Amino acid sequence: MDSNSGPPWSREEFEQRLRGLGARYHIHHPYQVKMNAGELNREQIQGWVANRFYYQINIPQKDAAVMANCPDREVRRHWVQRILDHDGRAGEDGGIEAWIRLGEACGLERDAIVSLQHVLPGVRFAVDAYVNFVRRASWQEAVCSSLTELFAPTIHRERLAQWPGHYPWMDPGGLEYFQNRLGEAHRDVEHGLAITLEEFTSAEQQQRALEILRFKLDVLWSMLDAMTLAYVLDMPPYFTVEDSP
Ligand code: AHQ
Repeated sequence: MDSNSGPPWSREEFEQRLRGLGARYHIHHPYQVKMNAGELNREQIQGWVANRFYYQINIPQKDAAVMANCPDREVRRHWVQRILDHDGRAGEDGGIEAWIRLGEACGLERDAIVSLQHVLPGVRFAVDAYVNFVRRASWQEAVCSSLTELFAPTIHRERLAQWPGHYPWMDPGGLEYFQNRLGEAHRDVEHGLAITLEEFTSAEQQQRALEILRFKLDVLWSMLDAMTLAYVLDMPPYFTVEDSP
């Protein structure tokens, strides 16, 4: 546990402590490790895409909640780009549409994705916990919670590099989302990290920032836990009870 009861860390030390939490990033979750090793089957990939869709469609509302709590125009005019990246600018489909195309590239019907029929309770609870945290948090704490994307470029690069070879049945056009995200995540993290280093200055605030990032890492990890139960261990919700009405 990072203890910091003394004077605040320097910006450099604070950034290193934040980056040190990357050891907990969901790239290390067995589900993600199997995925990038080519060890998941079509249904397990489809389950992941259909469940992560719930996370993706909540990101713009999460980012709108950050902005709703933020009085700083300069921060908002940058932050708004995140909403447009996902919802799409005029004449562009945007990330949510690209995610649906990822699902179709994996053999899912559009309606099976957008209906949210496959979203597991555990995934829904984790995503809702993230959005509700952001709605109630200060805009600074909400910004800090987005910093799991410090670790995201690697996971996107791995998918782009590994999936075509591991999953030849997948239409490679579906990977467009990850290609777009590489540049977007880099820009977003630069902005989010600068704000966090600037706003969390006391030892207590720096401790709080690490706690917030651990919470968000838990959100991502828990989503994959729910998917592991359902799609790897074949223990979906209520698998032990008769189909209740
Ligand atoms: O596609 C992802 C995305 O748009 C975002 C927004 C950001 C946030 O504001 O919390 N986090 C995030 C992430 C995306 N993709 C995840 C993945 O593994 O594909 C990683 C996730 C993140 O690292 O928080």
